[in-house]
Amino acid sequence: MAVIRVSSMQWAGGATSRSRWPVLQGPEIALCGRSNVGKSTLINRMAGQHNLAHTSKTPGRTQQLNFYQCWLKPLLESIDMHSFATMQRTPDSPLRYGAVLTDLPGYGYAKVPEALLQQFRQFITSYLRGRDRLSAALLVIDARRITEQDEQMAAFCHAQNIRFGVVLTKADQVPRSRQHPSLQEAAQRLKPDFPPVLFSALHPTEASRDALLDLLYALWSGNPLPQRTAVLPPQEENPFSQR
Ligand SMILES: Nc1nc2c(ncn2[C@@H]2O[C@H](COP(=O)(O)OP(=O)(O)OP(=O)(O)O)[C@@H](O)[C@H]2O)c(=O)[nH]1
Ligand SMILES: [Mg+2]
Repeated sequence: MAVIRVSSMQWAGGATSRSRWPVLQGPEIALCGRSNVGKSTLINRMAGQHNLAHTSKTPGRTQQLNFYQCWLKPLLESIDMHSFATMQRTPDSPLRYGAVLTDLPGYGYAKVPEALLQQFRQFITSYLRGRDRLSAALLVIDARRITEQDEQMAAFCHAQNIRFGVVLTKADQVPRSRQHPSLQEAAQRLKPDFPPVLFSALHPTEASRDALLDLLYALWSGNPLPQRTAVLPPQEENPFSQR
């Protein structure tokens, strides 16, 4: 079981310039990655909705910063939710904790025009440098290939003192024998603050979903990763929809 679950998620605005960044509840995680790695699909999977974020086979689909207000429910009484903003829904219902995910445009892809990429990189770096509620970044990387651009993004986070985690997506495209080596390679090349997590948004397993939620909790809260034995479980039917 993960330490939190996302009880609801809403789109809370899109922006290309700083003046339009919304004021939201709770600490923020920026989803950074090359185009087409599955950032927007990951958002939809977390939300349990198909079309909350726009996804596409065509790289360069997300062209602005998209902010998502999440409301979290702690699943363990012992975990520290101190860093999260709280809101009481009704006198009878439990407290929900606010947190934000920001879906960024992709920072690289061969088929996206260079001028557009330059513009995206400018949005991304000014946001990462200037957003005061930013708690951490989540680097979203295609599990089949870690690129030089991913290393540059990791180096940028290290240089700016931005804590970050790594999720390797499209796990369904990676043979089982390559899964552990991919995780090791990501840890060695990118040196994230927490061990990388392998995830498939198309066929998420219960354990990979829990590992991702625990990583998000650690990135949002600034607390250590909850204790868990790392396993690569067999694939199951959509565990997100079971809750
Ligand atoms: N096989 C597989 N395909 C995936 C997975 N996640 C996303 N995709 C596919 O990858 C493509 C790109 O997904 P998006 O979520 O739009 O990618 P993005 O990173 O948001 O891309 P940009 O908005 O262009 O930066 C879509 O065709 C998705 O269906 C996954 O876990 N496995
Ligand atoms: Mg996208």
